[in-house]
Amino acid sequence: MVPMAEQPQDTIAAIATPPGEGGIAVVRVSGPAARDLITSLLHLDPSKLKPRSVRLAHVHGRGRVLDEVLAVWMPAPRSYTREDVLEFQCHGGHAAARMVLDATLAAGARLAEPGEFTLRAFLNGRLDLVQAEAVADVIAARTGAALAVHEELLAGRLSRVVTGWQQRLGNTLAFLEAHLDFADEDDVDTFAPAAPVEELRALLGEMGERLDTFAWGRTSRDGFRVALVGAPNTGKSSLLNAVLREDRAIVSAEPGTTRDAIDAWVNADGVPVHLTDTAGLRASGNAVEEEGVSRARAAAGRADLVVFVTDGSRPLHPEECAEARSLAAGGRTLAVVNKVDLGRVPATTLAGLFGAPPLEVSARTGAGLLELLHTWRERAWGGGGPGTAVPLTRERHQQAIAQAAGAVSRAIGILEGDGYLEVAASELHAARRHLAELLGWGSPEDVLDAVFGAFCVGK
Ligand SMILES: Nc1nc2c(ncn2[C@@H]2O[C@H](COP(=O)(O)OP(=O)(O)OP(=O)(O)O)[C@@H](O)[C@H]2O)c(=O)[nH]1
Ligand SMILES: [Mg+2]
Repeated sequence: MVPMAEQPQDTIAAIATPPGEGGIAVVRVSGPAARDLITSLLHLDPSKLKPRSVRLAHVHGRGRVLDEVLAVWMPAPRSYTREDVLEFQCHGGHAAARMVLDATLAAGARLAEPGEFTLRAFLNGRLDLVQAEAVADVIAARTGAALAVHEELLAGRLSRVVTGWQQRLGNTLAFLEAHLDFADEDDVDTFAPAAPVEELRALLGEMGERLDTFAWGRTSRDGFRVALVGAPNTGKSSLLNAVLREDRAIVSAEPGTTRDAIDAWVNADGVPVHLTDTAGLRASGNAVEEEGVSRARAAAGRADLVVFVTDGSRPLHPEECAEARSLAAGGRTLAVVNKVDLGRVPATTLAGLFGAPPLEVSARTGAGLLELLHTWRERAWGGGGPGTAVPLTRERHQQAIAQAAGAVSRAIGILEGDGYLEVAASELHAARRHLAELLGWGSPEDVLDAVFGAFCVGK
């Protein structure tokens, strides 16, 4: 990837839209040679092209017109990368954008690496690392609510919180260090640690609250994992199809229909839910089905929420009671009684085990399904969601703030325990460093590679 030390000076180009047939495709060029392309490819005078306006133009190459395009000229620094940027809105499909891209490459640009436009925006100070990550997450968002969360991060709401912490840590450090200077002149008695300790406690409290948001914030990216498990024939696959409103999994009256785990994404009141339908739990003696059951157990192990599905038209089997008992003991299980359209036998055992009556649904009539989705939302996001405190969405954020909080907490311990001020100060320096790395300032190259390497080409 591009070295951190010097600013990139070459010009990069890529198709920024996904492959396939579509109305338009966008070719994006960034770097010092972008201006020359206005002359060489569009046969226009750059000085006559109004910045950041759309201009109908023809891309020339191979002695002919390659495509009719809308060109947008965005001279530095008012562009995505803060470099000179030229974008072509070409015709979509398999050939037009490729021809235009090839023309830019022939004119001296090179193919961009994944995430390289955003990397340049970062290196040129337009975005910090949290915002750059948010660009990838905005693109990958699966629901409007998840999108709203990532847009807030992109707008810098989390970055501002972190910068505020850094400033306050800096003020406390200045206070301590001024006192250290005093101490050299053996005036040690004047030190009153109450004020900095109070401030550090306040900071620690805020960091702790923000760390709590990771529990729901991470699901805005990775999804909230829900596994449908239960005895054969209880209607797990029917439920998957019903909430998807799509005939996705095979449904049959024959027990043991589902073997492989089937994954799908569902929008549960804004929460992106990664739903897994699994093989019915039973000892069948059939090798393929047994493998399915062990996959079902693995999916249940990974899930944030296990939905234990039963058939409400018949009493529970003894094995189902045993299963329910062990799931109830493990927590993170929701009991759901399906087929309530067929009448129901009282679910007293389930109610007793889970401490609340199970949710009653019918995959056939759709009864109770909205409530089911709503329950998933509550379990995933509770009081969180867009518009509340902007959450931590990535492990990287969580790690950095946890380390900063650890250092602040140690500094408090030292100040309260009459320890060395120098040691407390060095802990606060460490805390500031962790926060700086969160924003990407001074981040090692492998961190940047991991973040930007996960982008698609053209972003
Ligand atoms: N009346 C009624 N029948 C249902 C309902 N849900 C599922 N069924 C029927 O129950 C049978 C089993 O449904 P599936 O969805 O295949 O059950 P499953 O739990 O996935 O079964 P396995 O894959 O074998 O574990 C099918 O005949 C469905 O049509 C429901 O809500 N009401
Ligand atoms: Mg099934």
